[in-house]
Amino acid sequence: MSTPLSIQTAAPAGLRIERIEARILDIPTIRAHKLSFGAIFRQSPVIVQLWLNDGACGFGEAATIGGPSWNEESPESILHAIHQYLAPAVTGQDAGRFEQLIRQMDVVCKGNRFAKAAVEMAAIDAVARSLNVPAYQLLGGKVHDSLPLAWTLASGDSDKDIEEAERMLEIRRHRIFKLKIGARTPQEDVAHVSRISRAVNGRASMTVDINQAWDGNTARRYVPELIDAGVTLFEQPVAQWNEEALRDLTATLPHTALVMADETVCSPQDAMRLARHKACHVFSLKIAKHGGLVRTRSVAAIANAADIGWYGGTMLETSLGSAASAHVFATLPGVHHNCELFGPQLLVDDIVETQMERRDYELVLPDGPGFGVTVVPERLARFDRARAGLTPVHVDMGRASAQN
Ligand code: MUC
Ligand code: MG
Repeated sequence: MSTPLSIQTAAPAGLRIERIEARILDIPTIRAHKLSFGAIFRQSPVIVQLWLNDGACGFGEAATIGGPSWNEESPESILHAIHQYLAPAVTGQDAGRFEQLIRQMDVVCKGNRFAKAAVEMAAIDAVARSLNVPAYQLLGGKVHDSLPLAWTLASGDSDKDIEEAERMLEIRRHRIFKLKIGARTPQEDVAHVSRISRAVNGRASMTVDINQAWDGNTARRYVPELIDAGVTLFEQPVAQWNEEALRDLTATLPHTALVMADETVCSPQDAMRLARHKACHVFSLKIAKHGGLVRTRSVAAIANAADIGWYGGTMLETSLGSAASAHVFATLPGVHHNCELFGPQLLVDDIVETQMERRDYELVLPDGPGFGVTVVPERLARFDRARAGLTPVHVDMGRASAQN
């Protein structure tokens, strides 16, 4: 039986990890992005660069939203975990043994899934580039060439959201809209969603993401009104821990609407518990919260076996993390409910040479080596927090007009 000790002392072979660097970028958003817990005006992804002994170089990304407001990890904690613990644990190891890298990181660091995901992503990119194959070939091969692409309406203003939705429909970019609610009263949210739904008038499907803002009673009371308003998918209406309320809602919803777990489904064990308790209809999959691409596939396998659908979620990554997500989502069978890899379009600028193609409401999977996107070093330098000397401002708790 292998032990953590035997993993750490295993003779490195194949493609060895020579060096890892990580940095925080600060990239402004094109507008305020308002969630139930506050508004963000910039994203601060952690970018990992990883070199192999054959000279190949791969990139990884972990983005979170609003510092440690979305979950426990923040850009600063991710950077610290990588520098202090994860990079030393995997440097010198065989980069192609992804499962073993995960175990090595698990030995030195409990939790910290976002940080581990960024390192694993960079290793997969580097190995795929070294072998000159697209990353999806190392992950089981692709099932999809493109995925329907959702856009999140979250300006906080119904008129602006309607204008934005009209523009997206006109340019055939998006016809699936996710509305961020939960910051205002439920009555105000129902009015906001109803107005947008009336405006798009059957031309788009509508999801709401409540980001844990409601208790079970509020969800029971207002979800039916939102169904009447045209919402078909309800993402994380209750607190991350409140699985009972999630399960009750799932059991009582009419067949026209589905409940999607997001913050509640992180580890494969979470997925198993939710599946066993029939606590949701859909899992939102995200590389960062699952701890990497390999674990994302584990969670998706549980979804598949339990007749739970999957949705390609985002943590508003740049084109790098979004392409990595597209690669893993493209390998997943089972019932999918679209993807929302629109992070690059929410940011004022990107870190790659050419963004992924978007065509006829879909995101097209890039086919080049690695994740199929090329990171531009000068762009990393431009947004590098350490170079710009910026302070970590993450989330504005309702003072949206004071910034930007
Ligand atoms: C979340 O909770 O899903 C995804 C899209 C968006 O607008 O926010 C994120 C986070
Ligand atoms: Mg969500």
